[in-house]
Amino acid sequence: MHDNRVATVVSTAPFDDQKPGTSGLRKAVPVFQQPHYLENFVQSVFDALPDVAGKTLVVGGDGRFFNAEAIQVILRMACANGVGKLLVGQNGLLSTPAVSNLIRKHKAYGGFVLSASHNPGGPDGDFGIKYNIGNGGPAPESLTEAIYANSRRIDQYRIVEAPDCDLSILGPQSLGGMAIEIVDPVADYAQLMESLFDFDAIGALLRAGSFKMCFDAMHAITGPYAKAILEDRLGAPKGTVVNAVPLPDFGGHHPDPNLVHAAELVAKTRGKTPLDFGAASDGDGDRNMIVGANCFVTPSDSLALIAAHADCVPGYAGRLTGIARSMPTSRAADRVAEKLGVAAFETPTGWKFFGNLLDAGKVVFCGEESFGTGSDHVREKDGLWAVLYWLNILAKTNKPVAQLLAEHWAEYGRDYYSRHDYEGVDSAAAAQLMADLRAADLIGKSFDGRTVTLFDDFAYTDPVNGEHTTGQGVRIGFDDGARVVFRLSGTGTSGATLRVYLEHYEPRPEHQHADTQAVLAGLIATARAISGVEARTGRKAPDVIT
Ligand code: VG1
Ligand code: CO
Repeated sequence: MHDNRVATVVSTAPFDDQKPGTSGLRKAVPVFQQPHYLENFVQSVFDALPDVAGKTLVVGGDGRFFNAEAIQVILRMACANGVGKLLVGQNGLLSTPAVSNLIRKHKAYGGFVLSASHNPGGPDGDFGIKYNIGNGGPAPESLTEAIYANSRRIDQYRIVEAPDCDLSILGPQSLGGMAIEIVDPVADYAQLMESLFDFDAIGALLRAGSFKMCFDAMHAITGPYAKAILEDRLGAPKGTVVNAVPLPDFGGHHPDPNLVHAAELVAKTRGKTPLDFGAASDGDGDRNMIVGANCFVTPSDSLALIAAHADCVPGYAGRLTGIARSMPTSRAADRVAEKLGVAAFETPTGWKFFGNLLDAGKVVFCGEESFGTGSDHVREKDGLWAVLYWLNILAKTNKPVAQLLAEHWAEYGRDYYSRHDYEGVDSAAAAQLMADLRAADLIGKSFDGRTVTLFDDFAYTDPVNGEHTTGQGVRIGFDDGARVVFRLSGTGTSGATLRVYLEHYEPRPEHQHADTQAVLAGLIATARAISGVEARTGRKAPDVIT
């Protein structure tokens, strides 16, 4: 198989903590820097892909600290494991949606994404690695389980000895008999965006002068993509994209586009002379935040509005089959699906659960409350895609963001929504909290005037291949349509993170413009009482409220 490749077989021993989480394996950088740690995981992936020999893989990452070293290891191990060809983003860079697109466009067998997404980077920050399959999407649970099982029994890995490849030069090169092609990270992605959106209308809006916007790339991977598309191609004024140069430590910030971590951008959209539109994306470019003048679009509402406006976007007009949302995401999108007479799906958290629905054509749009929105154009959520979609809506409707939201709520009702995160809490305490919640029997009980009508631990059977997933979070539904969800994060790297998702449905237009936290106050108190979070974690308040 390996033609003239000379692989070194290195003896190793398993690590017991290489179980992929919601989105790949994420650990603190020093964990990844331990001898054999990265190699063990990469070999465990190859061992789960028995027919990878001779095939093409895509590799790239968000440029965070350790990206450059890790990618060289992956190249040498791919060679030793018989991979035919590797498509590599120039300088080792590719956004997550761009990897997904390259896999699909080049009909590659799969690919590696090097990123810990919105987690901070740098020597003391986090690193991550994720394997995507041939549809361009994250490996399904069956594959991540196989990878984990391999990591528990690994005793050797294969690698070739070779000098580092120069990843700065576009075009073909070779490594010990394996073909490598260094590709422009932006070109194919930009072309895909142009095929989906009305670039003439968006360009006219951005060049008009009266429309003021800012895109905050948060020193992460989307900087080069946003500059090329928004400024160079669509003609937005220079400087529209800020923090556009990807840095290994994201400038010391959390590359997480939300009201807390993108506060500077949010401030520019507030006050007497606000921007008309603000947007940001995360470390690896798959998340997005949308803000308008003095208003914030929750990701749950964003999904609903995107679906409701499909007919003004060229790539989507007249072909909506269904919408999928992750379980903790608000039910706003379900209301749109119902009105349009299309299917609605509720899936576990994580983009890997959307892949089969998208492949089968059952849904066109997918979304998560965690600032993730996407469509069937790739098999990942896509930050810049969502921004362009919103610009397309704004250009076609000529309405400000706040007006679009108000009209949407008036028609469908408003799902007031917030997520409260308790980060880095004691793992045992968090596990006990969840166990006690699961064991509680709350049906029929009343809290603050609301009675519990739904109480379960969310489970999901994939309607396409029947794979069954359990233990996805405790759902508590109330008789007035309110809901609280509790689950533990699967992306954190220290202790446990408890996520509490809160939502309240308000059909009356005259009550749709109140402060979210104030509207949810009663529900927040109920969630605290039911879970005992303060006593169990010693925390007086959540660390992050989005
Ligand atoms: C979080 C989000 C989830 C998202 C995942 C990966 O997972 O809640 O919706 O799919 O991050 O997004 P968790 O298990 O921590 O709640 V990304 O942009 O970090 O790849
Ligand atoms: Co991300």
